Amino acid sequence: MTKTDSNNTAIFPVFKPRTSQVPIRHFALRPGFVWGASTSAYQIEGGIGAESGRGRSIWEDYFDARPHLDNGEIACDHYNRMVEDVAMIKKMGLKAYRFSVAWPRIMPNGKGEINQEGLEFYSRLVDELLKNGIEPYLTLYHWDLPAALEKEGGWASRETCRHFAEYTQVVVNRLGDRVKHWCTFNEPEVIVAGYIGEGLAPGLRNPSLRVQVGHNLMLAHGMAVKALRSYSKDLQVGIVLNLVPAEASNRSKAALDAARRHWQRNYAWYLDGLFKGRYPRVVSLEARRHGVAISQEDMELINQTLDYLGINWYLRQVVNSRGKVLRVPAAQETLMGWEINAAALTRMLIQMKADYKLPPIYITENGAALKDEVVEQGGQPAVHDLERMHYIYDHICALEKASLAGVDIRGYFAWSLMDNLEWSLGFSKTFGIVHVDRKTMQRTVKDSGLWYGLVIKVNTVGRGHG
Ligand code: IFM
Repeated sequence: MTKTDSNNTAIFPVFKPRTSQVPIRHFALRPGFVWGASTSAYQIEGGIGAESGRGRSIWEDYFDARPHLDNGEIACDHYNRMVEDVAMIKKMGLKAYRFSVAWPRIMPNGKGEINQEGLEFYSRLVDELLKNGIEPYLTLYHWDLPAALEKEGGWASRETCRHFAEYTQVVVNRLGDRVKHWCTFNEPEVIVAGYIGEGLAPGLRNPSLRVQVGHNLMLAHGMAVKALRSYSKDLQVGIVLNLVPAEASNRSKAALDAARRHWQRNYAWYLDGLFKGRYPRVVSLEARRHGVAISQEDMELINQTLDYLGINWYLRQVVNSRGKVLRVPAAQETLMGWEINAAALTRMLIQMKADYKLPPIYITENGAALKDEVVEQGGQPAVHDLERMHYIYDHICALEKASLAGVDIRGYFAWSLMDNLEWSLGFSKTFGIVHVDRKTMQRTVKDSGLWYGLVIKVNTVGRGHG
């Protein structure tokens, strides 16, 4: 099944903003600040059947082995509803849309043969966005490795880096005339997690692969940056990291050291490689222990100039003196069990400004999985997700504070445009600012989406109230 029957037009319930609850105001952010929302291919597209010409990804293998889980066969049926979805994005008032290209849709085997229908799909998406005045932000890899390449070693093999560079070349040759903003990888740390623990494709559990896989991702990033630059020097090229700062549970030296080690091992790893051209000692030692060869040329490839850094922000972690991640008592949490703490975002950004010479920053994902209730309003569905509105508002305030402290932040993308497949956790973890009815695929813009549209309006005309 590739298409469900329903009215494809999104529902925009009547929304009466109560600014006493969540303000709609002008934020002191940079002129030209970009306001958008994000998605990723496997989480929304569907259209994975043979008729689309798309090859298998590691996620089909992952879900075939776990038939009790939700999977991406239909997802949000975006593959068949792309035009209506873009019309919805436009009507919501978003100015930018971040999406990913599915590598197996472009190259079914990950290399060689090209599926023109796949390229056409993204070309039409880009045209549709531009026609509607929405800036495309394209991610080349959001976790859907072609299954054929996993059989040859996946990200544990350097060969995959070369194939990724070829794939990048194919995509940029087709879309580089219209897409300005390019991102190589979404969240390398999470891609690595798929090789060392359960919960993500390819579903390996081999901790000794940790540094090899992460290093290969960095190399593939470097090769892709070269491919993009060789197409045009005018493209804006970056990478997206998920960053989870580790804060010490107390001010003791042991706790502070443990928190620093946790951050270096998991996150500063990528930041140091990209922006300092070396890995933290804790990572270099791990590489040596597992016989991972890292040359000076590798580090030069990784340490190329970037036009921006994308940061996906969801949570911080609190670490005790033994390096154990603690649950914060009485903390407000999302359905993911992630602590809600916008102030920690401001702290992290200010600290990063002190630690690195960074390019401009975009918050490329931020949002909350919360329990939504669909109610009837005037004969139509509506979702009054006040808590999500608060969440987004608080995080934009956190960015405003960091921006006023001198951090160069250029944009904010809500995660996610619409409720979608939260990977192995299925469809129950709803992050969207648009609700998707799982039976009919009907889209209904939640109050948070309607509110966000008003915030964008106020901030793009430059006059505020609230
Ligand atoms: O859904 C994911 C997305 O694919 C990557 N960033 C985090 C989101 C929420 O878990």
